[in-house]
Amino acid sequence: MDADTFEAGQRAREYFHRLTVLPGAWTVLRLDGRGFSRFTEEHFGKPFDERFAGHMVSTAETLLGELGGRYAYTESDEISVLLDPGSGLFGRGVEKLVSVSAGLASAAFSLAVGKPAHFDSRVWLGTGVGDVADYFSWRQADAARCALNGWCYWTLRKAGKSRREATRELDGASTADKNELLFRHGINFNEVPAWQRRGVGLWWERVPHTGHDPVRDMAVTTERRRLRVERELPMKDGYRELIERVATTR
Ligand SMILES: Nc1nc2c(ncn2[C@@H]2O[C@H](COP(=O)(O)OP(=O)(O)O)[C@@H](O)[C@H]2O)c(=O)[nH]1
Ligand SMILES: [Mg+2]
Repeated sequence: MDADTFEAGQRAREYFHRLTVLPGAWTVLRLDGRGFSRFTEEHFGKPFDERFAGHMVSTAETLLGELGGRYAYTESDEISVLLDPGSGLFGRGVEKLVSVSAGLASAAFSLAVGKPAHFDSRVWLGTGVGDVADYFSWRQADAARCALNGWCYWTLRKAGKSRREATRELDGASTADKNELLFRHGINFNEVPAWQRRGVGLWWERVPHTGHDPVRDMAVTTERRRLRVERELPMKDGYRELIERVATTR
């Protein structure tokens, strides 16, 4: 076998490398912290910790910038990044998209925290803006569910219950039961910070900027791109409208 044939044979064994995301599809990369239940228990306050959430937001900022995304959303230990349908990033290669995004998130988050941590990454595909709104509504509903569970679990733990007892007490409890449980412990779930219940959204905004043109010696107004980090996201239809607007605005 000559060297070229051998080379081609080895390349062919990079079996999944030619797998690409469909051109024209809306793409979301979703990253999730690996083993973060334990990691957060070791290093952060429970159920929520503003420092931890700050590191997730700064990691989301890095991803949005490096991947040229339209919108990023973070809740709990996950981050979703929306790429526009025309994105040609990494030739749309699935292996590259998931591995580079996971690498970026892991590096950015670890540097921010000062401890090694890592993320997995997966690809979601949609065919229209309605799908994109469905996707982000789905993740926002997950944020609300996880926040309610987390608050209940850690309220019971802090009241002296063991892991098993807390888990058993919540098993089969309805949303109303959980709200009531918190209420009995003096917590009104509707009053816990919005970022915990609804997640945090990040997108680019155009803002007018007045500068001075030294050649013509006059004031000029231009537009600048600024990152918006929204910790008070709307819910339901309001959130869908926001997603549809951000997804389709360049
Ligand atoms: N301390 C702390 N923990 C958080 C925060 N947000 C998410 N978590 C935890 O991160 C974990 C995420 O869940 P999941 O991805 O299913 O668990 P994993 O498989 O262990 O990564 C849960 O245990 C959450 O309680 C936060 O703001 N502060
Ligand atoms: Mg996780």
